[in-house]
Amino acid sequence: MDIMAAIRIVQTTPIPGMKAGTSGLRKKVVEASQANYVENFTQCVFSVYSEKENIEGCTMVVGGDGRFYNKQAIQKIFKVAAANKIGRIWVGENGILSTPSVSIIIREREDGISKGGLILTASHNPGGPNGDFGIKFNGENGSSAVEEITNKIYEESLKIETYKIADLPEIDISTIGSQTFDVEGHPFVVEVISSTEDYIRKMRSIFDFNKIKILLDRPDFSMVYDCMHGVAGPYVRAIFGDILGVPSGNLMNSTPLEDFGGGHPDPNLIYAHDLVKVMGVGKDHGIFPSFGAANDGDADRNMVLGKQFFVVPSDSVAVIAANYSCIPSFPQGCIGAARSMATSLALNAVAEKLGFPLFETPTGWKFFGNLMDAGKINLCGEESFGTSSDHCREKDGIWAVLCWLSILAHKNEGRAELLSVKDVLSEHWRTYGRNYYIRHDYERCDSDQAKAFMKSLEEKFPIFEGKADNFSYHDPVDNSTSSNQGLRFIKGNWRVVFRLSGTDSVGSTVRIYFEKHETENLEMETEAALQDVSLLMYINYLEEKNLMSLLRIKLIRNYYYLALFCERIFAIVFMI
Ligand code: VG1
Ligand code: CO
Repeated sequence: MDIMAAIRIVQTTPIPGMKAGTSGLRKKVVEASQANYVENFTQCVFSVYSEKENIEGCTMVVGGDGRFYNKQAIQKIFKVAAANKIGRIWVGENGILSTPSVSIIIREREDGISKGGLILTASHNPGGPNGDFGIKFNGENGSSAVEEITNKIYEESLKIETYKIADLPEIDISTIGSQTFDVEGHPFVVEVISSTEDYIRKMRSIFDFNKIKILLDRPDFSMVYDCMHGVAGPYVRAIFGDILGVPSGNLMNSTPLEDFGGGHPDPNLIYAHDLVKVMGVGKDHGIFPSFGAANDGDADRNMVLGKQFFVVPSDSVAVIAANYSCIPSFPQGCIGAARSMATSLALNAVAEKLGFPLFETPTGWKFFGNLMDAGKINLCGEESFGTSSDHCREKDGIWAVLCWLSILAHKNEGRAELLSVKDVLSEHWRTYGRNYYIRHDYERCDSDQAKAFMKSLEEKFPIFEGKADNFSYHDPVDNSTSSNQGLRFIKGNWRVVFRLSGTDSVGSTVRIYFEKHETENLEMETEAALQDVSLLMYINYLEEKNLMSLLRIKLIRNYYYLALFCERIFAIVFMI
């Protein structure tokens, strides 16, 4: 007989700050683990969603990147879901589901019967008891909820007085199978599903694994994958280990850990140091693998490396666009693409030459969903190591790596000498020009100071001798407008963008993106190529007092090449 559970109405009070950022709600574990936090938020999600859809008896997906506090949060979500008459929850084994796999499950499992899902991740932010926790709601199309919904959830969170909870026991989610409960006459099913099955099926339908295997089996080709102790591990072991035959020793850090092994699960040159070392980036000689890849905590980001070579993410999406027809499920190539405003214009060059439409959106994947649903694009990317197609409504780290391998496999078919990742980029730059690109992050700044800095920059627009504006996006599908999305300074062949991060759990991060398009000097060092652009901006526009104190004390890191470069800039600024 099914276990019976009663519903209780629990008195609560609003908890401030439940406003979704660029991608969901992210908070320190200490804050998110306070009494009523997860229950309040989950109740607000269901209350808002049920105004739009009848969710009684429906199926929802729950899973996350395996970080600390996910297990406790999942049990709380079950209780609130059952009391709100959700009929069934699909939860990944041990709560493990990557962000793109949740999107695929929502869209496709049992013909897309699910009404949405909750993803428990703070993505690339560190985990553990002192790290971050995150929770994000995705709707029926598998995409992160748009601002209209997240704003309503926030409003609801400011006035919530009660939530509903079912008195369920602790539910075992370590074994695949279903458990049914009788919640005051309503059946409530928790079905533990394979974390990887739906995702692997989807990847098989998109890529030609046999062709990739021919590349991987070449004696002159080898690859290394760094899962950074995030959720990618089980997917990577199944696809790259079991199916494609990559030796297990080459699949690094592939066990998901609650604190990501103490690391920062962000696949970039700073944090994916194990992989960067193995690949010989920055080294003059030695023997290194031909291909390296890494994903972030929730496996939606990707970093691609060649032997001693780093692929800038903005270039990566441009290369994929230019070679899209190498991938079996896109025989028509790119029908339309989108990039976030801060992402370099490398993708524009491809769109112009190949003649497909290009959309420029604010930062954050949720802005791509409408364009994909309307069939306007089948590829999109962000400079922050995010790339994906319309196969789901999230960025997809493993998909991007498989794209790269498909392109290399195609280009190397029948070739005696291996065409390397670097060769692919050099060829691309010769055809489309090169967008030198770098991003500086100033983390943990005081929020008021950071806002004042942005305001002071905006006041400089009239004296800037190029074109400057505050980016505003009009969504051509739902006609909504999102304004104040970043400051752009464009002059000739260069562009500098400033924006405040929307993924901080405390304080503010100022991001500065520098870019310069070159058609002739294609093989320069990035810092050297961008030096004049960066210096110009720093010297002419950033000398405000509040900014300087912000920059001097807080620097920090740029996730590409930076420390050295910044020191040089600071030396100059101090001299002035
Ligand atoms: C950052 C990136 C943005 C990305 C977002 C979520 O946002 O810049 O491009 O979509 O993280 O990625 P922000 O607002 O901090 O710049 V993930 O992998 O953290 O979900
Ligand atoms: Co992520």
